Amino acid sequence: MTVMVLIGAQWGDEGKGKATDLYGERVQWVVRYQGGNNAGHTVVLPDGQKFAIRLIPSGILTPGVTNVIGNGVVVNPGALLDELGELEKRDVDTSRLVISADAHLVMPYHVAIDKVSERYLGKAKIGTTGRGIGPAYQDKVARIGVRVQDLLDPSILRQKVEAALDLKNQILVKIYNRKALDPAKIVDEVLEQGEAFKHRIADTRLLLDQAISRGEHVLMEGSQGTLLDVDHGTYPFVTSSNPTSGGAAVGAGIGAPRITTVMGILKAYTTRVGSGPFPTELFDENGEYLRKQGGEVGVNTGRDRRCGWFDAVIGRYAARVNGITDYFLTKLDVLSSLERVPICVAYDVDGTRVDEMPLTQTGFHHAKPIYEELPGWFEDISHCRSFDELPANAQAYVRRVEELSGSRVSAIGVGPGRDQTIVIN
Ligand code: 2SA
Ligand code: GDP
Ligand code: MG
Repeated sequence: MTVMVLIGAQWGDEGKGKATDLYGERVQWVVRYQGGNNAGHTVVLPDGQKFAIRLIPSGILTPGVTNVIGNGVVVNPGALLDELGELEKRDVDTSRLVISADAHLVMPYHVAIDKVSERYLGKAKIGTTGRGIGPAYQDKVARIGVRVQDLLDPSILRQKVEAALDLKNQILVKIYNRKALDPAKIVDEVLEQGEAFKHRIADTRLLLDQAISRGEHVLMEGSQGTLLDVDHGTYPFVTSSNPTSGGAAVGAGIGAPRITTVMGILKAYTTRVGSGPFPTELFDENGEYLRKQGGEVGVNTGRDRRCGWFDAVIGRYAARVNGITDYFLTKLDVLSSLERVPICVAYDVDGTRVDEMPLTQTGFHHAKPIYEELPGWFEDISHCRSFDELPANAQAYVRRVEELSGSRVSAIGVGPGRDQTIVIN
């Protein structure tokens, strides 16, 4: 039995979809434990078909896997049906998807408030995906959220939506100068959507407990990344959930000691989408090179991703807060044809060398990267399938990343395809 948590070690988009697809071949269960349809996970199947998965676990593309949307996820019912429809149109079997009765729903007012509050924040905006994720989690914590199970009890659903909108309509009208939303209309719409998926609602904690007890293999698929975690990330420029490995136990309802492996997905350089500090960000032709070579565009919103060199301070931090047992170093191929490849080993914060994440938000904003430069390589490595086939300079780069980032690299991505992977035993 293995329970692997797969997490993003940086600011998301490290290649978690590809990794889930790869490891998904060895498991019976794939679980999403946080986030919602703000995620965008790309999977390229061996026949070349490309999928952009948002809310549904990436394991849906692996025949025989049961996919779980856990209690820690926020579910937009319309987005769920759209995604199921898109998959079914492409002949993907969606019958093996179950949804926790305790997951919260993203309601139309969450989406409205997310968009309007970002506009209101102006320059101070978070750069959210506008999918209503933050407002849905706010309601969860404020204990005025609506849960998936409420779809099975229309009178409770009605009461909850009316209570929530009592306050929210005042905010929308008086503060944001928007139209009030009609609770009855929202309830009817959500109930109709719920009809299409209520057969999937289940006690997913129990299902997972039974599966683990039978010795089955489970993969927990994190979304976003460590530095977008509401507790461990670059607050306030974070998402509103816990992508880190601890969030997997809470967001799926399994005991933390049952987790056997924490696989950190680490991109060979760094990207970020949305606002917030990013010490190694590049504003020159190197940043443009990484964006172009890496195809760094938001899967969900189409926004250009900000790009920068690899940051080992972040790697070490991710190893610590997640308990990473192995790293999957992705997109090494993107670095081919650079004369020299810098790695950030520490920061200069207002004249002082800092080797670990600065204590304060201001410290991180002031952090200037201290680089070590490694010689690059010019060979196309996308066909390499063993570590020995990599050019010596690429091998040295991987070994240095490993030394500086606090955990072993057990897989390397050399292209978007499932087979474009080097496994190191
Ligand atoms: P939100 O919408 O409340 O979660 O936004 C808060 C911050 O979290 C960031 N965030 C992401 N960062 C990287 N990738 C994400 N998924 C999509 C992708 C993003 C896209 O795979 O490309 O399409 O733009 C994701 N989801 C949330 C977000 O940018 C904010 O900084
Ligand atoms: P996720 O959110 O972590 O699942 O990552 P995204 O799908 O948002 O972004 C990762 C992008 O990199 C996708 O376009 C993947 O197809 C692609 N990708 C993943 N691994 C590799 C790799 O090793 N090399 C290259 N060139 N592309 C990769
Ligand atoms: Mg993504």
